[in-house]
Formats: sequence, C-alpha cells, structure tokens
Amino acid sequence: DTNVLKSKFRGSLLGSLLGDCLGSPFEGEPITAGEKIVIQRYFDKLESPDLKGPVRSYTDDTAMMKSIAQSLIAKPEIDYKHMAKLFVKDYFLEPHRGYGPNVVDVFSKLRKSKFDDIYRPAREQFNGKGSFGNGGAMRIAPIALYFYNDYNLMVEAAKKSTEITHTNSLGVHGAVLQCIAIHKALLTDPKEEIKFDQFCPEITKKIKLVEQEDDDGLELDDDHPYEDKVKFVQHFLQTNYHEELDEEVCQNLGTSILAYDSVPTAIYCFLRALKNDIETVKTDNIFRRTIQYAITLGGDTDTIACMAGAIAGAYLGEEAINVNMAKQCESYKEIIELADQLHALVVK
Ligand code: R7I
Ligand code: MG
Ligand code: MG
Ligand code: MG
Repeated sequence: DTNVLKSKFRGSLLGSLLGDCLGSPFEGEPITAGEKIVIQRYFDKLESPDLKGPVRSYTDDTAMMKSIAQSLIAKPEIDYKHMAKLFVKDYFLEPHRGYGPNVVDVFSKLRKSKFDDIYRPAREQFNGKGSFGNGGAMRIAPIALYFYNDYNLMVEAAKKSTEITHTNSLGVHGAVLQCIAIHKALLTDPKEEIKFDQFCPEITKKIKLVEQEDDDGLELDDDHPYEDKVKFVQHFLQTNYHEELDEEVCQNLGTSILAYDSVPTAIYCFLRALKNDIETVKTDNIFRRTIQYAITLGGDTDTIACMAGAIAGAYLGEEAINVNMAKQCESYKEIIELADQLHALVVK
C-alpha cells in the first residue's frame, strides 16, 4: 500500500528529526532519577497544543541526513561526490550545528582538495584508521527508505555514503546496522507486532554477513563486534525492566559518540519501548516512549534518540508522531517534503 509506505517514509525522517531536536538539550547529562522526571515533564509539555515556545533546533545529525536525502533526490542514480559537496556546503554555511570534533577536518580537506578523491580525507582520520564515530549511522535513514526495494544496493549505499567521512569498519558497520534496523521496521506492517526475539536474530544474521564479508584488521580483537552486541541487546530485552537495568545497559551497550557504543543502544531503546514496561517513561505513545527513553539513558542523547526515532517512525508511520511535538522542531515541514519526494521517486 503506497499510502502506508508514504506515511512510513515521513515517520522515519520525522523520527530522526524529533530525536535529534528533542534530545540535543540533554547531551552529556547525567541520568539521575531527578533528571528522568525533568525529561518526563518536558515531554508532557511538548504534547500540548498551545505551546508557543522557541522552535527546537536540529544539529549535525539532521543537517547531514537532509543532505543525503537532497542528494538522492537531485541525483537519483546516486552521486557520492555530489553528496560530499552537500555535506561540506552545509558545514561551512552553518558550522555551529554541533558536528563531531574530528569530522570537521574531513570537510576542510575535501574543500581544499576540490573533491578530487572524496574518500581520501576520511581514510586519513585517526592516523589512517578512519573514524568510528556514529556520524555515519545518525544520518542513514534516507538510504534505508530510498533503497528499500533492493537490500544489496541499500547495504552498498550505506557503506559508500558513510565512507565519505567514516572509513573505520566499526563506523561503517554501525551505519549498516542502523540502516538494516530501519529497513526491517519499514517492511513490517504497523498492525503486526514486532517481537524482539525475532527482530534481533534477524538483524544479527544480516550484520554478521556484512562483518564476515568485510573482515579485515578490525579495531577490536573480536571479528564480529556488532553481531555480538546485538546478541547483548536481545539478552537485555529478555530481562524484565527495573531501573537498575538502565545502568547495566549504559555500561554494556554504551551511550557514547562512538557507533559501537550507540547504534545497538538505539535499537534496544526501540525494542524496549515496544515492550511497554519502562516505569520511568509514562506515555501510551510508542514513538514518544522510544525517544523519551533513549534520552533518559543520557550520553549522546540527540544521536541515540535520532536513530531510535528513525526506526520507530519507519515502523509506526507518521500518525504515531504527535503533531504538536513535531511542530516544535526546526524544518519539520521541509523534512516531510523530503520524505514525500523520496517516496515519489521510489514508487515511480
Ligand atoms: O562521528 P562524528 O560525525 O560525530 C557524530 C557525533 C554525534 O553525536 C553528533 O550529534 C555530534 O555530536 O557528533 O564525528 P567524528 O569526529 O568522526 O567522531 C566523533 C568522535 O569519536 C571523535 O571526535 C573521537 O572522539 C571519537 N572517535 C575516535 N576516537 C579514537 N579513535 C572516532 N573514531 C575514533 C578513533 O578511531
Ligand atoms: Mg548532533
Ligand atoms: Mg578480522
Ligand atoms: Mg550526538
């Protein structure tokens, strides 16, 4: 059904935007019980129709996600040099969007070298090892949507778009895992229940294949770090919710700016929200529960909420997202427009 798909496209890009905009004020905050109550009130307020407050700004997560969508729309045959140019153009227009500390060197080098080899600057990061920050994963939603009909092309595009800034296999595979999770959510009928004990093994199998294919000198001794990490996600979901569990999740899955410490966590947030047993997050709305929960874990809140939101939105569709909440976010209309343009391209 093309209308359901259209709603899911909007849901995924809006989910990404809302997680970023609503999560960014809490970046790096400690996760005390008091902070969780503050976050609960903040979300209660965001649902009220007569909210006049300032528009919530997006950060680098959305700036780069928009560039990927815009590039796919302008160059349907996919042109990574064009994509790289949009990343760089946006960065120099608005450098204060909270970009990662090291990725900005890639932008400068790309500009200086006139994009002669768009992958060289990223390869030179971290003494030639490449970055494994979560910057590839945070912006991946448009790739999952645009290539939803061709899984292999999707995985390839997830890698190639990420490698413009992140070439370390941990950075690349984190983006692929996030893309696979969005894709799986997108293809699931929102009326059909997602069961974590099916979802996890399925994405585990898929990311394991990608990790095996690309096996090279990985950063860790472990050859299949994401495969193992998703197994950990499933383990935590098998445990009933209690507040101390959050601390274990933060320690074992992570909440940092690194892909390895945040992508599996975002997937966990989505699947935990579906279980509807989180005592510290009081709402009947699954979308809200997903991003609010992600934020209560602290750390890289904009990005983890953005990634969790993109998965939840891809599953539930636009209808699941509170309009008053969406209206608080910078560029939400533009994001809907981008989702519709991507949708028009894929149904053509
Ligand atoms: O990954 P990246 O684009 O940053 C995205 C994050 C998101 O949370 C955004 O919301 C924004 O806040 O930033 O940017 P990078 O600069 O490539 O990576 C981010 C950070 O990860 C780096 O500044 C490093 O601290 C760390 N990092 C590494 N540290 C050691 N060795 C990434 N790769 C390495 C590495 O190889
Ligand atoms: Mg950010
Ligand atoms: Mg190896
Ligand atoms: Mg972040």
